[in-house]
Amino acid sequence: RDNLTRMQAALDQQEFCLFYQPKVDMRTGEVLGAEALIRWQHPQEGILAPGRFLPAIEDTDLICDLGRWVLKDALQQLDLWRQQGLNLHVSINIAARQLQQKDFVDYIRNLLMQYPYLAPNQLELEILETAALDDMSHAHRVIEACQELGIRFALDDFGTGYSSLTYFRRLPAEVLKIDQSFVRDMLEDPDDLAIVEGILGLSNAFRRKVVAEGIETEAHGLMLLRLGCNWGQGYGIARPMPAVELPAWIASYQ
Ligand code: G
Ligand code: G
Ligand code: MN
Ligand code: NA
Repeated sequence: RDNLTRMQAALDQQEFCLFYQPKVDMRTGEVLGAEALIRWQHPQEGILAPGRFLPAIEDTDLICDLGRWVLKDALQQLDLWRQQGLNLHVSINIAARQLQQKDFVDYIRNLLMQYPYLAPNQLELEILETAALDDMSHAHRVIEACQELGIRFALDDFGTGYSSLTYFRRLPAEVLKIDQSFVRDMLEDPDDLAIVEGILGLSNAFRRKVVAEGIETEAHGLMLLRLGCNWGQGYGIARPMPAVELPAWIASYQ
C-alpha cells in the first residue's frame, strides 16, 4: 500500500524515464529501432531497473497508468527524433493487465492522432505470451484492432511460457523475440541451440520475423547469423541507454 502511494507520487513527479536499447540487423549493420525500457530515477536510491518496482504494481491499476505514461513518453520521443531527421521504430513492453483494459485501443488511437507525422508502424508492442492467458479471444481482438491502426506486435520472451505454441498459433503477432535464456546458453548447450533453431524454423514456416535477445558476445551474433537470424539485441551490441544518447550511438554504429 505504502509502496503504491510512493510509486503513484513518482509517476506524478516525473521520476520515471525510458532507456532505449538498439535493435539491429547484424548482417547489414542497419539499426532497426530500439526497445523502450522503463527506469525509476529514485531520488535516494538512484536509477532502478523495472525488476525492482514493476512486480509490486503488476496486479494493480497503477501498471496501466504507468503503461499509458510509457506510451505517451515514447511517442513524444519518437516525434522529437523525427524532427531531428531520425525515423526510428520503437518497441514498447505491454503488461498483461494493460492488454485486458477495455479502452486500450482507444487510448492508442487517440495518442497516435496527436502525432500525425509519425507512421503507426513505427510503433511495435511487445507482449508476453502469458499476457493473453486470461482471455485469449480478447487479446486477439485487441491485437487485430491495433494492427488495423498499423501497429505491429511482437511475442516477448518467446519460448518461456507454458503454452508458447498455442499463443504462437492463435495470436497474430508479426515478430517473435527469442528469449535471452536460450540465446545466452546456445553456444554451450546443444538443447538451447536446438530450441533457437526450432524457433527459427517455426517462424520461417509461418512467415514471422525473429529478433534474438541477449546477444552478449560476437560469437553469439555470428552463430545467429549462421542460423539465419539477422535481427538482434543485446549487451554485446548496446546496453539500454538514455534517449539523448541514442542518435550518437546510431551514428557511430553505422
Ligand atoms: O530493463 P530491463 O532491463 O531491466 O527490463 C526488465 C523487465 O522489465 C523486462 O521483462 C521488460 O520487459 C520489463 N519492462 C521494461 N520496461 C517496461 C515497461 O515500460 N512496461 C512493462 N510492462 N514492462 C517493462
Ligand atoms: O523481457 P524483456 O525482453 O522485455 O527484457 C529485456 C531485458 O533484458 C531488459 O532488462 C534488458 O536490460 C535485458 N537485456 C538486454 N540485453 C541483454 C543481454 O545481452 N544480456 C542480459 N543479461 N540482459 C539483457
Ligand atoms: Mn521486451
Ligand atoms: Na524478452
